[in-house]
Amino acid sequence: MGDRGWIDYDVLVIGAGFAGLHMLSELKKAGFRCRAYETGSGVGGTWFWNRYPGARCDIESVDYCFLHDRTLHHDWVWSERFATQPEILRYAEHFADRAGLLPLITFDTRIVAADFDTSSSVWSVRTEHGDEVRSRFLVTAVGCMSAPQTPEIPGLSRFRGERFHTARWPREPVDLAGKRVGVIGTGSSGIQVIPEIAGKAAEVVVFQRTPNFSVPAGNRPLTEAERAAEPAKYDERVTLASTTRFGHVVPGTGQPILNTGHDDRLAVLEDRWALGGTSIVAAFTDTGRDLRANALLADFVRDKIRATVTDPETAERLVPKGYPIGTKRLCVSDGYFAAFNQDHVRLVDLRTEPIEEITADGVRTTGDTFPLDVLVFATGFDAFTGALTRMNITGRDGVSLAEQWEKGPKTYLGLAMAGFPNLFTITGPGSTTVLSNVLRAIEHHVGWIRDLLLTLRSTDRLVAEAEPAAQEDWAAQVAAAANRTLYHHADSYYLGANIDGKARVFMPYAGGLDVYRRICDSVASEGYRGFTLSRETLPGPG
Ligand code: NA7
Repeated sequence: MGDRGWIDYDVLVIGAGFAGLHMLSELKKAGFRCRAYETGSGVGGTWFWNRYPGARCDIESVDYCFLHDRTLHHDWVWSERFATQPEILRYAEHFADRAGLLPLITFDTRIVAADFDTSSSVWSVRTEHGDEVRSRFLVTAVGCMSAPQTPEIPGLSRFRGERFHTARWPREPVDLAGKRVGVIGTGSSGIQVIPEIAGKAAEVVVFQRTPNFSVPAGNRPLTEAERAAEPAKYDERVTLASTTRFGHVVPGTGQPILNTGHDDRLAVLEDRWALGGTSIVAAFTDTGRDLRANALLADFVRDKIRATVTDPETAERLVPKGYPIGTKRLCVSDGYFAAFNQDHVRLVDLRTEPIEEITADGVRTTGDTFPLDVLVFATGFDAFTGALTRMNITGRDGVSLAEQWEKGPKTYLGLAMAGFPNLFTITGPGSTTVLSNVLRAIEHHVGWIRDLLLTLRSTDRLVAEAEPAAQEDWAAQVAAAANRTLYHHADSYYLGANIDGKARVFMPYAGGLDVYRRICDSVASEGYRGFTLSRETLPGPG
């Protein structure tokens, strides 16, 4: 690969979560000189950091695992329908160990800057420890929910109690017994952690800004029969990975809810509710694109909340209103709404009673003061772009990625950016990311990037750069795909709405993984249409 002694690596990977591990494994197999840098002290990414009690995947474990390796799939046996964080972390560790990746990873090392040198077409990458490494290619595998955000609430630093963000939960056990715990945030993390905290703490105060739709997980151990049947399902799962919208099958009735009579509709929805998991949103064909259809589903879930929560006022404050179901990530939890039936769990509606300040001893809202020993921030992430823009990436002509994305991210296929040659992103904005099974997306992106690198190597070329026109066209396709859905009806992290000052642009590609894969395949088969592939280094500016 233009083998020059002064380049440390052909490919440098940032991150050792599932994306980074799989990328590294494929690069190793293909004989590239490669290394990954990882901020954490172990592999696993999201599943390394999000250790809060109750952390679990909201995709079924038999779907939330790799498929590119039949033996791996056959050897690993999941214990529960929805795997816990520790089990998924063990799976990531098993994957890394089995592929012999640990010697290729530098842990406890954050990348703080990456500059593209136009004259040599090499990335110069700096670590937090001051080391500098040079690599021909750079692949970011930094995750799309990995830059935690803690809101700047006045007085935060004065709080004398313990304070945790769910995505930075300590490795050692946190003793909550007998304590007064406040939780800010009721997204997926908050909804999972709150019942767990309620099971231990003396008092729990939940500070809710936006009520969320949540459905029961229906979690349970997988039966012996289910475990034994899994290897035989491998080939079908591989097919579904490329032929379905999510990368795995979410069975539905195939019928529009608007054409389904009241009793039949209720029977289907009751059935899905009892089954658990998010398949309720796929039960009918029109709830994701028609507001009237969506309202029927949303009202069903609202009634379930009212039926679960015994105090009618609390129930009403927990009922999501004003946005369609499924336009913010649908939460999955056993026991979230029921937790509010316990006397020691209290709900504070920040819409009517905003936080004024955090004091040394707790939280003061416009209506009350809440003495607290522990404050938990389940306040989410600067999703999709935060981990990338915080890294000081500077491309061609000295332009930083953060500047380039000030008005919202633009990418080519979510995989590359014009002005940033030889830089590839896994689950970047503009790819399907979490709008599909993210492991299926990762497997796709990794395979696609690997194939491009192999093509460059076999044709003696050193540089690949997305063309601005191709990027513009893709940005238009990403926007058009979102406009065919109801997503723009909610203030969500998909749109950057959870971060003050962030450009309001729909970031993931909502057209489905199957469609996305076909587009990426056609780009590759047409000689990487929309990319400039160069044999030599790029001309310098001027
Ligand atoms: P989310 O889903 O972004 O949830 C964050 C929650 O924190 C949400 O309820 C927010 O309310 C709330 N929030 C954020 N900032 C504030 C402030 N300043 N004050 C009060 N409340 C606030 O993050 P999660 O970690 O739960 O889940 C992320 C993904 O991980 C999830 O989708 C799964 O894919 C796994 P808001 O709704 O913005 O009003």
